[in-house]
Amino acid sequence: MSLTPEDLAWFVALQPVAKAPRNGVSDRRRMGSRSSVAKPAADGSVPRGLITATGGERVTEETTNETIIDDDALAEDILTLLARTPGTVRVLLEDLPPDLLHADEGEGTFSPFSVLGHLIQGEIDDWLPRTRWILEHGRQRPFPPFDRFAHIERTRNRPLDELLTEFETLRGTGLAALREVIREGVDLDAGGLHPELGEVTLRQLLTTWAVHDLNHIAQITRVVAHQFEDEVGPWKVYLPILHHDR
Ligand code: NI
Repeated sequence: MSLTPEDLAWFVALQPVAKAPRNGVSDRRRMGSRSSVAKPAADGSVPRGLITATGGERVTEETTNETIIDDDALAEDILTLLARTPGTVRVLLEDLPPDLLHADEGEGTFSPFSVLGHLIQGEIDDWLPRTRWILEHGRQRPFPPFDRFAHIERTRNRPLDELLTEFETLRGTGLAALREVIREGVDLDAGGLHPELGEVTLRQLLTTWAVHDLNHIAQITRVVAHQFEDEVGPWKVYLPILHHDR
């Protein structure tokens, strides 16, 4: 039996992630091309910034005021976060009444339905293509621009379940490809050129991919919450989700 992209998504989602105990909630990790440390291979030959998928053991280095995450652990964190997003989005959107599914925060803002379309478009045009672009062109050529509204035509009149499945499939395939790139060994400090932001690194791109997911998951919950803004009465003061400046 051959593996379908959905199988791959599950496979990726089920990969064990070794976690070292964190030293407390205030022990936030900070990453950056200058501060990250690569875990050396057995012979100590792996250069700084080169990661492989053989790791997963969390190796951190204490400095005066921050804990630094090593590249293998960062890659595992990113893969873990990216793998769970399609399931999270499915739970949040499936069976949502249409008025909530298509509610937005005003002209030009995303509804939960458009967030899903935007995430799909990102899989097609943004994250993995830009990863490959960095590996192929470095900073020689800027990324092709990403159209933040290309999903509108793509998703028009399409059923929610079909789009949820499409996102799962694309993410599963994309993650399998990303895992392969990582397995072959990749320099997270490899540079790319963003058409608006200028110089970026692969580390920043991949981390942004994961945080972008979280950003839009938060957006889905915020848009839904806002539909009830007038119903909560005085409790609004206790609900920061309703105070977002949009
Ligand atoms: Ni976005």
